[in-house]
Amino acid sequence: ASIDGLVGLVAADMERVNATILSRTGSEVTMIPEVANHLISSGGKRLRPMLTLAMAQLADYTGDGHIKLAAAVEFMHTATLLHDDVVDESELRRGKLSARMLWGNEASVLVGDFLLGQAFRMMVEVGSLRALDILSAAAATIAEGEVMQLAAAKNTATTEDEYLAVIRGKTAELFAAACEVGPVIANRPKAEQTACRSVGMNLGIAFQLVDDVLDYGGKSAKLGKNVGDDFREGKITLPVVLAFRRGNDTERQFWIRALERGEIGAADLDHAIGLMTKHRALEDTISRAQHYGAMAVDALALFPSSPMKTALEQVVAFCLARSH
Ligand code: 2DE
Ligand code: MG
Ligand code: MG
Ligand code: MG
Repeated sequence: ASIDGLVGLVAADMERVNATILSRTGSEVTMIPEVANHLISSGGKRLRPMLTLAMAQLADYTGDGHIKLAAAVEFMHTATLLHDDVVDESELRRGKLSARMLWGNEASVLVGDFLLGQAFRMMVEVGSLRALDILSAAAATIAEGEVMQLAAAKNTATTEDEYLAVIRGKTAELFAAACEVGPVIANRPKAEQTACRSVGMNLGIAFQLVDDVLDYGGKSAKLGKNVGDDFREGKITLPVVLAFRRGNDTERQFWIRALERGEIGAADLDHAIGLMTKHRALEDTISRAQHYGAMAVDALALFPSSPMKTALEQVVAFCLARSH
């Protein structure tokens, strides 16, 4: 499975999106393009803006609005990453030192704010109030998800449902919005808008479930971020929820010491991974991800067969295959 099919189908549009991104990161305040381009040109997959372009194509959209909306989606995503690495105190992003390690937390937050502002200007230029509503609601929902996560942090009593609410907000909502605006600007029937939103929402949930597996089961070199960040921060992700629920008293005491009290020794990450293996917590998280991936594919069923539909199905498979 790969994203190559999608990359090929949106290549011409994506060139225009990249040119837009480059011009809209410009500022006379030189630190802004420096910080923004450090992240934007660091080899991200551009998955979210590609989804906007893909859904616009699937909806037979003939205008220009999808280019600025795709650029706006990538700016929103970049803003969330700049802020996320501050909130998570992460040192690595896409295999490089994070912006906060190079320019500091203040610059990271503020350049994120600049990009968010630029994103909204582009949405206004497109002139679809409905698209503006969808993407601005997504910005608020993403922040809500992060605040929910903050409230659940270090709490080993967090349930699977609470965890799902967090990842719907912090990750899946942007995927959903990125997909929904395509048929919206093409004035397609509501059923198609809902279907595209559902593709994005379910793919986004699957994507974050896989991300949370990789934080324990991945390799730093391949991930471009440090394995074990979530554990060290006391973040309660689904692999933890499952291992905790399935654990005995001694094991639960271990999770409480490490995640709630933050008392983490050198061997503890390996011990945590051992407990997850014992209780099949990573496998079962991947099973959940596959379920959401299947729902994303099902939501595509509304559309007739096309190269784009096939390419999107491959994107779902690609996101799931990242986990092993
Ligand atoms: C990824 O989670 C979630 C990212 C959302 C971050 C949003 C913030 C609010 P992860 P990784 C901080 C800012 C909102 C805006 C600008 C609208 O697991 O593993 O931490 O890649 O991601 O660090
Ligand atoms: Mg993070
Ligand atoms: Mg985070
Ligand atoms: Mg993560």
